[in-house]
Amino acid sequence: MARTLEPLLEAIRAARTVLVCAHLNPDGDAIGSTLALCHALTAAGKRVTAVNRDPVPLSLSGLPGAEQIRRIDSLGEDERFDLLLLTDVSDARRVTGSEAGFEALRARCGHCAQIDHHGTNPLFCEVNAVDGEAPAVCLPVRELIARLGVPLTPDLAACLYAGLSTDTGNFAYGSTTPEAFRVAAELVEAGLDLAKWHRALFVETSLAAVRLESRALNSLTLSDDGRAAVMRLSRQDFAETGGLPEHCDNLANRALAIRGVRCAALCREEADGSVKLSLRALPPFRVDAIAQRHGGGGHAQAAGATVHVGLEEAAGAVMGELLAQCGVRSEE
Ligand SMILES: [Mn+2]
Repeated sequence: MARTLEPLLEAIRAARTVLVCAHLNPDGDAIGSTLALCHALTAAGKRVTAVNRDPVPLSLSGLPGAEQIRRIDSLGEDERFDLLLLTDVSDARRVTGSEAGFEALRARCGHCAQIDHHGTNPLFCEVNAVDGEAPAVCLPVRELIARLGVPLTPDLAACLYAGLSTDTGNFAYGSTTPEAFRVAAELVEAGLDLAKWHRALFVETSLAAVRLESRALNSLTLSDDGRAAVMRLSRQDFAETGGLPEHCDNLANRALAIRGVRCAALCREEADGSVKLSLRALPPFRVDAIAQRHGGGGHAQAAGATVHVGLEEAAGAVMGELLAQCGVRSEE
């Protein structure tokens, strides 16, 4: 999908007021691109309002302008805009969780445009600037800003860096393009405070999250052949540390980081006593079939499911399933 920005530039030039919105449960690329568009469109003389269904995550709340992003449900009944500009929204349901939520937002606006980087985007707006090859929407957004004639500032650089760095796994995923590095260089030239934003986005965490992680690491068991690893978190672990399910996003990867480990699982007890399995594998090993067997799903190397047995039973069973996928015996 080639990047065509001219129709979007025309839509922006024709608008006086713009409503910018990214996807629900916003991530670094959603918030970073929203704020970069706000700064740039304001510099280009537009009146800009930014909304999201959900609040800005704590790790992104220090980005310049983040406090100005409103909740969608705070919009007054008679607030109207010339242009709805969606960013990083892969399909219409990702705006509020329903097609109707998107239609309600669209009904407030004279025209509807989007800028996105999901190859599966069904091009659901009047104007669709979708580049399925870009590893972060902040890359086409950076080009749009250049074509608007708005110079980069340290604030703009911070917002673009937030999207670019998080969607590329801090420039580590295979999808990271030469353009990603070229734009990163431009951001540094523009005065980006790299150490500050790197810490905010990738390092800083809460005491509760660290305490919960230590419980997970303490619970780690390795198979005899060292190829499979399982960690367990009980309801008690959450209660005693103050940790939250959202603190568990990366924990299974901690087990997968151990040399020799090919498959890993985090088994975490939920409030209702069921057990959520987070499964990870290194290619060519896969965990999607295990998740599917338990009514879950996901990708080949990252999948999940919920099982309705006790925590210890779930951990024992998943160890057996991981070994069947990647253990010494699976090769006999
Ligand atoms: Mn994105």
